[in-house]
Amino acid sequence: MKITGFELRRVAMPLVAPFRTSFGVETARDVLLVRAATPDADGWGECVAMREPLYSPEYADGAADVITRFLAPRLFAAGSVAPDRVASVLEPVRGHRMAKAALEAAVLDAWLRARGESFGAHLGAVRDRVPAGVSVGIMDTIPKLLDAVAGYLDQGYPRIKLKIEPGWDVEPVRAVRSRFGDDLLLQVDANAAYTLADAQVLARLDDFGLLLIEQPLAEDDLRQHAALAQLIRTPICLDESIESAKDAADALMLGAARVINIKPGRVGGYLEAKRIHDLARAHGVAVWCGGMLESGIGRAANVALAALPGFTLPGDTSASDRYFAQDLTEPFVLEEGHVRVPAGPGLGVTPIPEVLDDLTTSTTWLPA
Ligand code: OSB
Ligand code: MG
Repeated sequence: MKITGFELRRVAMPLVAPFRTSFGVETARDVLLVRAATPDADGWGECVAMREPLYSPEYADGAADVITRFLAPRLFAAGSVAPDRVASVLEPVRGHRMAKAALEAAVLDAWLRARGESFGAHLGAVRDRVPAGVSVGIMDTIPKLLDAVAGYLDQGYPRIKLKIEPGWDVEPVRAVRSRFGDDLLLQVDANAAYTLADAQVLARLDDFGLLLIEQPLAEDDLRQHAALAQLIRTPICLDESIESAKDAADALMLGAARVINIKPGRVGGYLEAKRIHDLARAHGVAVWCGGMLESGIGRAANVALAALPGFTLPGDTSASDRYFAQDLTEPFVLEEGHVRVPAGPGLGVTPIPEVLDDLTTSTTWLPA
């Protein structure tokens, strides 16, 4: 498929409430959007790199730079590029998976729109809606946390994930479990905030029947996760540690993870994400679709991915209004605890032009 150029858009999206994790507080999403222009259709991709390199080494300005200087020129030089060749064309550039994933998504969206096929159909979706979990940030007090969780449960979210960090772990989990009961699907996410020396604290979470504990230790330490797995009963799920299907295979072989959070941006694209799904499924390992506070563009693709058969746990694929008063696309809404998989060509959603223009802070055109 011939690409005539990429448009990079920076979009400032205020969050409905600050989102605090063990690595920082987010009050607005600084989104980098990529539009792939082709003679037949435009395609959109959302880069999930955040404003600062705190979740991972990538950050939005860096992603825009590497796309402009190194990635887009390689795709232009390759001539006509089908979506399943994007990753191999970009492979010589080390790392920068979130930047690569955004380009691949944009090219894939354009290609699918031109063919009239949906993301879900292309990836192998087997459901037309997916259960939506919600990720609840660290709060100042336990009463505020209980109010927030109660609000999400009232809306119908079937699964709650609590962000934890040293000093905000056993007590908030105990409070949520005792207030909302044993049937609540509950899990926690530490974003790499602990060390193996904290194993005794983490073992205290065993009492609360958690579905999983996500990324307790450093991203580059599969062996210590394997060691921790011998010391706690809660299943360990990896997020930051898994940047490829190879990492996923290593983690499973080592016993470092019993569950995998799949984020397409983190692993370099939707096609690598599907490979991780296929690998985990072949091993009987559960996966779920993570989130990076995406706009409707990234969310559409994530929801399509989450409709694959191996995604057996609810994902961080909440409705638009959990994040934004105004989404870039028509909003994703919660229906009986689920969000609908878009069925139209490509992502099935597009940015609403007036909203996009309102929220855009800069636009750059990269001609082929
Ligand atoms: O670790 O899963 C994470 C958001 C930003 C960066 C990392 C993470 C998260 C979330 C929110 O937990 C998931 C979402 O609802 O998009
Ligand atoms: Mg996580």
